[in-house]
Amino acid sequence: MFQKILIANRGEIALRVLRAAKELGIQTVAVHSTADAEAMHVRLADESVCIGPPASRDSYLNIHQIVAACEVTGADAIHPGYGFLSENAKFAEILAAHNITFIGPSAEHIRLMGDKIEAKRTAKRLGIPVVPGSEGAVREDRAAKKIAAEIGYPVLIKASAGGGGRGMKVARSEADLSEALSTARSEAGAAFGDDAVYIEKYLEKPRHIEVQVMGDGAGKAIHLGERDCSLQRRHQKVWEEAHSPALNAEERTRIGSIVSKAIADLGYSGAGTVEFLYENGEFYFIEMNTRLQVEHPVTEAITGIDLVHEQIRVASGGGLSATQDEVRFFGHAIECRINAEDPRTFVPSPGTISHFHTPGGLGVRVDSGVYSGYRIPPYYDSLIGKLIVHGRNRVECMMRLRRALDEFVVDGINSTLPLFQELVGNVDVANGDYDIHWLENYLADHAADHK
Ligand code: MV4
Repeated sequence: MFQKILIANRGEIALRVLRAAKELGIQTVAVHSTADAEAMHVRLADESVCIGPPASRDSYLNIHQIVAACEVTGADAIHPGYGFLSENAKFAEILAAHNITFIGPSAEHIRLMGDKIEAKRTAKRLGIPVVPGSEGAVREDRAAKKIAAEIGYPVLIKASAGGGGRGMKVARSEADLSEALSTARSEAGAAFGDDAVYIEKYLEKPRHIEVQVMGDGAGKAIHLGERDCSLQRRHQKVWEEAHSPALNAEERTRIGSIVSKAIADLGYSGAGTVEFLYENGEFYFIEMNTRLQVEHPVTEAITGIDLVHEQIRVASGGGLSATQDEVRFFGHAIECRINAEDPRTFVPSPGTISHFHTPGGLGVRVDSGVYSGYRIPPYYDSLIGKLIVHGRNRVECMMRLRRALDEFVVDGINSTLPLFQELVGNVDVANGDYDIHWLENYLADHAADHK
């Protein structure tokens, strides 16, 4: 097992990783920018190193500073959290060259899944159902028209280097196709330095359902069920739940088995998330994320498995702590992302939190690095905390969520708490009856109520 882990992240996820390391008896090193000297995880870490000025590129993305902090403190492993360097294959390679363990998958698997065309090709080869579309990159208009005619309109042009919704263009008919293709290609080239694009059937009203997996890097893998992340705005998830209200046990077992077998065959190591669109009872692979995700606590709530413990165990060569048969699902969990933003316009609201009071009680978890008197710096994402609620079933979970939201106090800044007060009382949300467009439609329809 590791003696000392350096946490190459900030905010609630840095604290989350710190807690797991402490529980395993591992020493912790926090690295932070000058803007984060007062952060909770910096105070709680055994050691801390300031790695640069506020801008992420000069601090949390500064590989040389982070490696230097690791060498100075003698840490033997780095946990990257999510975002920042968590899916940077080059970073994983540099750490390997310095004999520092990257707590995550191999550089090769990170790179493979970062290329969306290669990821999809690999998924298909491993028996995962994919969205109908081109086999690989599409270059010529003529080839694009042929594929689109085969799969039928509307189609979606995606950038191979994209992901997370960046660089997509819909073509509703052949008349739109040529322009969609050239726009997508030039935008991808400008944004990512890679203009490869591919074509898929455009699914009009899917849900976003993702499967959590853990591999041991030696041919064993388990799945930990799915999360439904359909409630999102501009590709930012707002509310996530496990299980998906749309799936039955048979569908869950079927997709989970397919995915865990594929991940085992790949020899994948560590935590991963396989993302699907789900429509009319069918799953369609879109991407794989090779990191721990923001919404991992809902999976922890329904399985009782600490995913960060598991990541650390696997990275240190200790293998998985559970077999698939030992994974048991219990109840239902919902996560609300509390952002320092206007609950209607989502305009960021940095500043000092005058009062922060978190709910508690049975089935309530709050992951947050903020406290009363904490000043939210303006340089980073606006997530200030996550409220995760668990119940024996979805109805109990929703009742508990309503109660927990009532107890939650965030004063001095705007937060998205009022949006969740609305959502928990909404009939479609109560029925689990939503797709990936539901929240944006809801916000558009209710904009006038808040003028
Ligand atoms: C799609 C799609 C419809 N059809 N692919 C957006 C993020 C990226 N991960 C994939 N995305 C989509 N791919 C096909 N063939 C619709 C989306 C999409 C979306 C997906 C998941 C969650 C929210 C979304 C919001 C808009 C579009």
